[in-house]
Amino acid sequence: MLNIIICGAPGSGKGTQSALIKDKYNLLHLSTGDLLRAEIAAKSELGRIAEGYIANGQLVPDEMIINILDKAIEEKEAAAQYNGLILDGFPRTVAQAEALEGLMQKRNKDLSVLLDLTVEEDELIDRLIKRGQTSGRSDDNLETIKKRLDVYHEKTEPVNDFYKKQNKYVSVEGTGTIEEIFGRICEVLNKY
Ligand code: B4P
Repeated sequence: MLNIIICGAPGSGKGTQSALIKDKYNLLHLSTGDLLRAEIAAKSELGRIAEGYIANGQLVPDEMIINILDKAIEEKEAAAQYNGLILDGFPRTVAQAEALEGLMQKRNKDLSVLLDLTVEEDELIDRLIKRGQTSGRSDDNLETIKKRLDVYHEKTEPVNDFYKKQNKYVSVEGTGTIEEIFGRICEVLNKY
């Protein structure tokens, strides 16, 4: 089984690369951002709560996102056969990383590797502003993007140290064409 985490700053291309990885390696792709946006679109109670955090550039509370992910793994794994999991945008805090250990253990799964897409801050801002012109996302505007980057440095970067200690951290240069970056990722994943 290949169970991977793809992480990086907002706009680093997690969603873009996950779409390619899941097809090539037949992985169940779970993006916590997509799961939250689906709750918002469905106008559920969870979605109503998440909407305020997202529009403000903040992370939704750990307990809420852990429950959403646990439920999604349960439902989607039962629906088809996969060679593993790709977690896109989760864990975003050390508390989420700790909770993930429990979620994996109860399913007898092991994490293979965390891929960290690294991109310069100016390029991240350019990409997200550009996406904002068509995405309609409440968080793709300059003010919110800056808050998201601050939250990333404060709360998400420490997650990298958590996996470095387990020798499961690999950084991947996230600039260049989408195909070039995908090639770098495959070079890493083909070793697992
Ligand atoms: P996410 O949906 O995870 O969004 P993201 O970080 O903005 O995007 P990503 O890195 O996937 O970028 P993409 O491929 O789209 O999170 C949104 C919000 O949800 C968070 O801020 C938070 O509030 C909440 N949330 C999610 N998970 C959570 C968690 N675990 N805990 C708490 N809260 C959580 O790429 C961006 C743009 O760049 C696209 O337009 C793409 O086309 C472009 N691009 C991609 N690769 C490129 C390349 N190589 N060159 C040029 N452009 C490129």
